[in-house]
Amino acid sequence: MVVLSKPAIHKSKHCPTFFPGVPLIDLSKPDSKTQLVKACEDFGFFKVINHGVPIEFIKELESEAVKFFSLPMSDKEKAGPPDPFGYGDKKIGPNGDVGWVEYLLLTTNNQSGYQKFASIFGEAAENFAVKKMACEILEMLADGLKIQPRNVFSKLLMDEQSDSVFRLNHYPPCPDFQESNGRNLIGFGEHTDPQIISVLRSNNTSGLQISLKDGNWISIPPDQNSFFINVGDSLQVMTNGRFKSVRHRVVANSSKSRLSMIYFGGPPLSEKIAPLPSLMEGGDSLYKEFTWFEYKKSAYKSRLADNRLGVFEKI
Ligand code: GA4
Repeated sequence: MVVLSKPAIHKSKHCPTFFPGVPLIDLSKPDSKTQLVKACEDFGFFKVINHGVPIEFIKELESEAVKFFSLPMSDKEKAGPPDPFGYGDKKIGPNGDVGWVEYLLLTTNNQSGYQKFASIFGEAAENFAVKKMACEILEMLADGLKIQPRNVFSKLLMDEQSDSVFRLNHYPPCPDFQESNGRNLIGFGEHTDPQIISVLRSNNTSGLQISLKDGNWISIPPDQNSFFINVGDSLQVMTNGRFKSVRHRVVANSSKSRLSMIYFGGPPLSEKIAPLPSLMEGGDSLYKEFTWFEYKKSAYKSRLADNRLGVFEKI
């Protein structure tokens, strides 16, 4: 990797130890819909097991990703820059954010122009099999919230025009950086995800941290066999704030490489993002009405850490 600028160092008083309280939801259990709703209300994130995604498929994808990131920089750069899709190194988004990370961003929508790497990952992005699982979770959430039709959220991901994204992140070890005095090297700066739902799978290296409701940062233990799911800004709006989109970040490791794959399930660009009437319970919408296109346009003008929903909140 070419060093473009000094990596950001985040000072935190406490170097967080692994958080033992990540809600763990077994999707094969009959009460999982209630647990999913509770996890989204209480935390905005959870882990799922018995998810139905074959581990062999994930392993295969992982080894393709390892191969890709091991290519000479000149080859990887042929798949860049990420404007907005393609290979990126350290620079995140268009507004000056940087992190100790290299990545490949792909649209899952085949109609989009960027498909240089379709042969390897394009199909994977579509078939990550995770889309199906994400839709099942969204349908269970609709059931748990007692709203009809049960595909009220999932239909947005299933739509042919769904603006979903698949991301591979590689956080190389940073040997010169000694974690001490609670200092963290930022791999991916703090942010909330704009879409409806995010589904992440990482290798066995830690790094993901979440900001709890009280503002404390906690570390998520890595787990190769489960998926880590978090609520995105759009789902927060559709539930009128009942589900919270969580702030999260990734810190780099001094000795181990971290590899993560994330599916960001988003709506079609023309979709109006607004609280579902059945979830307003006679109250008012907390948000001004906007389309996903308008939200994205404003998001791409923001810095990673900005509160992107702020401009759409009613005062
Ligand atoms: C955060 C979530 C996803 O990784 C992403 C990111 C996107 C990018 O890397 O291009 C953004 C960021 C993310 C939010 C604000 C904008 C857009 C970088 C940035 C500064 C792919 C997404 O959809 O939004």
